[in-house]
Amino acid sequence: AFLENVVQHRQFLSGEYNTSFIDQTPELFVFPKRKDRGTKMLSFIGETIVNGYPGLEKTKKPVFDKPPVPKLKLSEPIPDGTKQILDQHGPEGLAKWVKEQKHVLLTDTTFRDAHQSLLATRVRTHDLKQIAEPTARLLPNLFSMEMWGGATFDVAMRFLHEDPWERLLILRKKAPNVLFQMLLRASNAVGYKNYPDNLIREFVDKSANAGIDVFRIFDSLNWVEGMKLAIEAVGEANKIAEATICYTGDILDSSRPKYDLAYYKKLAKELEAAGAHILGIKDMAGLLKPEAAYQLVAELKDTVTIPVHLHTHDTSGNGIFTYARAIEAGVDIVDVAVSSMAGLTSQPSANSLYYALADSERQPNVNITALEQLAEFWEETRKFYAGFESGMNAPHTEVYEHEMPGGQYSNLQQQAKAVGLGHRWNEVKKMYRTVNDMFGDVVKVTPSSKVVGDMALYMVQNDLTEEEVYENGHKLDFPDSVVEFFEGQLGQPYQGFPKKLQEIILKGRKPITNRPGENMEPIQFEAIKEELYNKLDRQVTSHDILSYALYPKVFMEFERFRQTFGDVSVLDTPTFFYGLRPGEEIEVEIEQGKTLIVKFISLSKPQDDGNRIVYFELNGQPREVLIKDQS
Ligand code: 3PY
Ligand code: ZN
Repeated sequence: AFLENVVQHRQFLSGEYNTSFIDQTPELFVFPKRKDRGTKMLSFIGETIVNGYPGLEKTKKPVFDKPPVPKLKLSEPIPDGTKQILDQHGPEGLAKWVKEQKHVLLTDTTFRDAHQSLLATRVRTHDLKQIAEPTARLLPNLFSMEMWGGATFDVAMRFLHEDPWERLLILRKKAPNVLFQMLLRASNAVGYKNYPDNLIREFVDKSANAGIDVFRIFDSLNWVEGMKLAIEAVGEANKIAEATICYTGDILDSSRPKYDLAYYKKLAKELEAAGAHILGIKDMAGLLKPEAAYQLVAELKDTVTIPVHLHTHDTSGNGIFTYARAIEAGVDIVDVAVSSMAGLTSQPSANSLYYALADSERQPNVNITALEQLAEFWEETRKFYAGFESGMNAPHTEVYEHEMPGGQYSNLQQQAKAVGLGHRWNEVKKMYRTVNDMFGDVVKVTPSSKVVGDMALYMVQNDLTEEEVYENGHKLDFPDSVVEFFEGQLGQPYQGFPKKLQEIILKGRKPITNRPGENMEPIQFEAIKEELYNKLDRQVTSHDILSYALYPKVFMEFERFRQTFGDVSVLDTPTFFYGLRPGEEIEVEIEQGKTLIVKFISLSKPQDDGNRIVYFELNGQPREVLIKDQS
């Protein structure tokens, strides 16, 4: 549907980029004739009415309650928070302040990881915008709001047809008091592969300017070499570099000694030496068990002088217990989500943690009534996204077996469905672990987790066993991401690649052992600007240039979409996903003070050419659009 575009295709998860791209793919640069904004909007709504939203089962539009936005005195100033401390005292001053706090500090992940992990990253700016200022007013004591980066960047353009930079700018205005935090995949930025050094520097610089304060930087193989450049760039921007260890395995399992306490302590030391202001522990799959959390945090607090910030996922159901033990051991900050967006593959619930620590001197300093109000908003809002729920509705201790990151679970499941493996999801999960072991027990987090996921899907789809890969691998065409991984394009795994499998997969190609960024030509930002200006026929911003440099195809598809359908981020979420019911009327504020009134009247039967006529009223005037029925 929509543009019948190719972005759903697997290989598009990693965009090719270079400046000759525009010449090689002219079809992406053919733009539709300009239409007025009303017509564009009707075309989009008409498409959704006729063909549904890609990836969602086409159903009658459900009836939703309006999510209750807490009533607040908007005339009062927004209370100061950690953002003001950073602005006045710089990153070192802020880190010092963190260490002085007796109570545990909280990062609220509701705007990023929570929905990345529960709803396939689909939460739209339209909804985030409603609740950003209430959150800032009600929770001014948060350490930070994680609200950008990770998968939100590409999903915004690819599936939500909205600009991630606009999201950041809009939310920053609404929440000026709490630190904004993003997840940065080191030299993979917000993508799935390595980018040239100058692109990483430019991306950090522009993200900092647009409003990001805390950069949680990790490398998907815990390869410190791959993180240094990003840490340095954040330091130069005078923002907070939270250099992060990804936790995998089990430090207390002596039968699996690869990732032991000594391994993590050494990493922590190296990250502190590389310029980290805060040490992050990213337990992306929720594998850190309570006693291990206690020992890990206690040891790391003794190893480094910077604050320690712990992130986990509640997949196993043990998240609060893990936090309680980490807090006992002196962790400074933990990641939580508002309760109705918490638990399962998301972060543990802020509301629950508040009560779990009742009468402890480390109980977080948050307003529980406020948290409950925010939970009511999210409980209703979440219903808009029901079609993206993973179907997991109870704790899964099997995560200790498959070790799949919370943020990957619902996405890989969507990917499996897309290639017709929805009914074999259990096999995919088991294969995921098999692939991990074949790869030599690797850290699994984006993008290394995607490589493991791609290989698992590939093996299940082709009914391949581990033995068959070793026996017949030389005849097999492995997924691109797997080949690139074994070439060293994502960096070097701890203790190296398994040699035999590497030879099978590379088929004579020579792997690299240096930093991939060193081998890449720098991005020519001026040349991109020039080309985009010529092709798009509009002013090109530095944000456009970065989006293009990171995701050329996704960005151009997004641009084409925007020229065809206009800015669809102004639509309410039920209309965005389900269109309108016959007789339903909505008001759409297309810019401040300018509103369109759209009423859907009726739909014709398909004509001989497969088109249907969708009858609307736009601001009271009859209008019709022609939509091809794809069914
Ligand atoms: C991401 O990189 O998007 C993640 O959330 C990894 O856990
Ligand atoms: Zn996470």
